Amino acid sequence: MITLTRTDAGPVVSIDGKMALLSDIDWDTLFNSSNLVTLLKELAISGEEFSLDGAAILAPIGTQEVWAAGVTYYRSRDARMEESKASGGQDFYAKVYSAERPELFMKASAFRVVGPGASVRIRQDSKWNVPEPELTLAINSRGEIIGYTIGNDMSSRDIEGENPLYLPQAKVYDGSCAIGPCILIRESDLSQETTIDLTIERDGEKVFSGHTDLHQLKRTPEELVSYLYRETTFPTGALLMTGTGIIPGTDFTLISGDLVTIKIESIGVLRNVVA
Ligand code: DO4
Ligand code: MG
Repeated sequence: MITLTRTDAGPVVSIDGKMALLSDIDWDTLFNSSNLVTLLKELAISGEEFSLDGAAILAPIGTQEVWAAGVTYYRSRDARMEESKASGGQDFYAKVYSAERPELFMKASAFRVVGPGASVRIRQDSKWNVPEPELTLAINSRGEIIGYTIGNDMSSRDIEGENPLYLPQAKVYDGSCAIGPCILIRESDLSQETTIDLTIERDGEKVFSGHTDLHQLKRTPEELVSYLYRETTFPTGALLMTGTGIIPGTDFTLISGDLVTIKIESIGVLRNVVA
């Protein structure tokens, strides 16, 4: 297993538990290197041995844009139809779930992304907010999936439900996007059995937990990437959230202080507190 972690000291490669600091190469260059697996194996040998103890772990992003896919799980289709019933928007969600073209939207510029342990936020003009735990693809400038990470697509359900055209305001604001803790470098495709778990704790008590797996994801990562890169260039690559299959019930909203923990098997854990 090869992972790449971005720290305040520089990129850190881990191969089967052995870690090396890659102080001579910047994140975007690594992200877009050809033969990345071979390069990382060589760098792991020549790099300075490193321990993550005491290092600050940053979001695994350089100058890439973060995009997101929506309504890629049946659970998401259902939840959107429910939240947009009053506005008559439900048909859009039913249609996009089965349409050939997926829903894709720009989620965050790199400066708006927070990393593991940092605070995510809920909008002050919204009363109904949830985290969305999503497998996130790391894609180089050539449209190749180089690895996988965890994303939290924080969302304001009341704003989105009021009118589908309010989607950018429901999705894009300061502290609305968390990514991390590392990139699991792709050596083979992720198994369909890969599990995604979300836990929300309030004052030390679990107030929500949910589970899904990649069998439930309706579209393949390659299909989503091929639409994202159609007619659009990403000079330093991109990150693409693949949609959520876990959505708390209509009676649940996040509040300040909640601890959001997302676990994706073989990648790790992304934990953030709501500011
Ligand atoms: O169309 C609304 C957004 C859907 C979304 O973010 C998701 O399904 O994850
Ligand atoms: Mg989402």
